[in-house]
Order: sequence, then structure tokens, then C-alpha cells
Amino acid sequence: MLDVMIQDKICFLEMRNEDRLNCLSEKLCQEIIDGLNFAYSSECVGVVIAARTNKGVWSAGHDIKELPTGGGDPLAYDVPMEKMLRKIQDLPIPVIAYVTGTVWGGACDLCLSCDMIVSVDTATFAITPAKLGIPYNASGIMHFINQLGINKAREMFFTANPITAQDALNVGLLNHIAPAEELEQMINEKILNPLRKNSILSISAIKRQFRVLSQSTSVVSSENFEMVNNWREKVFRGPDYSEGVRSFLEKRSPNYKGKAKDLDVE
Ligand code: YXS
Repeated sequence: MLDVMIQDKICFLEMRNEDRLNCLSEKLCQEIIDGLNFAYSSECVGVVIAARTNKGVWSAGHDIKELPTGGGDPLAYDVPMEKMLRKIQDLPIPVIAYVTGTVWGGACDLCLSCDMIVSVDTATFAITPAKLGIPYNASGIMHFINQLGINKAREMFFTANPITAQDALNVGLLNHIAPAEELEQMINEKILNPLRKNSILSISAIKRQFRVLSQSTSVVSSENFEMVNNWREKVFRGPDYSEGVRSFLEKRSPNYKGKAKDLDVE
């Protein structure tokens, strides 16, 4: 499911689950974690996460067929996709997303968890929990607020509509975009060759600082923490989550029954 290659101190991880639109299945997430660990233990100075696309899709996000039913939290701290996202953020060397197609759901969070994103100019990016009746999690929402600005983040979550690569570049989601035929040369010139030349000791210390400092503002009170959990639990235990997953798999429009006031606490 994942091809791993090291070339001149950069480790290239290429998702090869294209028959399943590179869905972030438990197996693929674990292979990405293993690939990241291999890159670091091989003393690489950077990792590129790429994908073999199918139907123009870079990754269709979490494998919907693996989402828990019966009241389980689809985005709990210990699910493989969340472990993979944290591994990308915690890896002490730069991780770059190399996007060559459309990006959906948790794959969008995968890109935001990377240190940089370079993308083909025809790519799109969508975060889709609202389309599936899923409650996103706090760390994921913080990724979007911190990196997109709160209004664009809200638009992406509330509409579940894809945004274009140009739009994503304008709001700072992407570092660079280029036509397909120029993308490989661009990432080498603008990112990989400087990584190969600069001090990885300095870069690693700076990435570790970014990780610590980016979490410094997101401490919430214990009461607010419990309130957020209460909202999320009401969603993933509510009627819409199971209807959202079922409707997708049955290829029909969802018929949501949930109400905003269902989240109110008297
Ligand atoms: O009918 P078959 O068996 O061939 O399967 C179809 C789709 O059901 C399947 N497929 C998926 N299976 C599991 N998980 C997925 N995420 C997924 N996406 C697709 O692949 C086969 C071909 O899909 P099809 O016919 O729809 O292809 P298409 O070219 O018409 O459309 C491609 C997409 C990607 C636009 C479309 O498949 C799509 O909208 N997929 C869902 C994208 C999405 O919403 N992903 C979010 C997953 S949930 C997640 O990541 C987070 C938990 S959250 O929701 O919070 O963001």
C-alpha cells in the first residue's frame, strides 16, 4: 500500500492504495507511521508524502467502511489515522505533502499536519465531516483555524465543498502550486535541495519548537474540555452519523434528522 524510497537524504513515501482511492485505512495509516519512523532512523533530512492517483483522487480520506458504528468515536485519540497525524507532526524532521490530485476529509488533515504542502494547480481540498454527519475533533479543528484563518476554516467545515488549489494558496494552506509538468522540479528547487544543504540539527530544533509553541495557545478549561466532549459524543452517538455513513455506502443522499438544539444543555 506504500512505496518507500530514499534518494539523496530525502525519504519518499508514495501511497499505492489507488484502487481504493488511497483511503486512509488502518493498514495504510500504520504503513505511513512505519515509513516515517524508517525515514528518521535512516537519518533522512526530510520526508515527502506522495500518492499514485486514480480517478484524479490523491486520497479520499478516512476509509468510510472502517468508521466505527454502534456509538464509537470515529476520531478518537487512539484511532490509527489520528496516530498517523500526530506522528507527522512529532517527527523531528520536515514532512512535505506532495499533492497531485483531489484531497478529501482526513487526507486534508494529513496535509495540514505536514510542515509544508506543494500541490498541482488542479488539486482541490475538502474537509467533509458535515457531509457524513461526523463530529470532527478539537485537534483537527485547531489545525484548520491555525493554518487557514477562522472564516475559511468555517466555510470548509460547514459547506464540505472542495476549495481550489489557487484558493488554498491564497489563504496560506499551500506553500506552492505548479502545473503538473513543473511540480517535481519546483519541489526540488524550492524545498528539497535547501533541506539537503541546510543544518538538519537547526531545522530539527526549530520544528520541535514549532510543535510545542503551536500547542501553547490551545489549552482550554476542564469545563470547556468536557463541554466539547459532550457535543462530540451527542453527534457520534446521534442519528446523523450512522445515517451519513450508511447513505454514502448506499450511494444515496442522506436524510439527516439531527437538530442544533439537540446539543443544548439546560
Ligand atoms: O462503489 P465502490 O465499492 O466501487 O466504492 C466506491 C466508493 O464507495 C469508494 N470510496 C470510499 N470508500 C471508503 N472510504 C472512502 N473515503 C471512499 N471514497 C470513495 O471508492 C469507490 C469509487 O468511489 P466513487 O464511485 O464515489 O468515485 P468518484 O470518482 O465518483 O468520486 C470520488 C470521490 C472521492 C469524489 C468520492 O468517492 C467521494 O466523495 N468519496 C468520499 C470523500 C470523503 O468525504 N471522504 C471523507 C471520509 S471520512 C473522513 O475522512 C473523516 C472522518 S471526516 O469525515 O471527518 O473528514
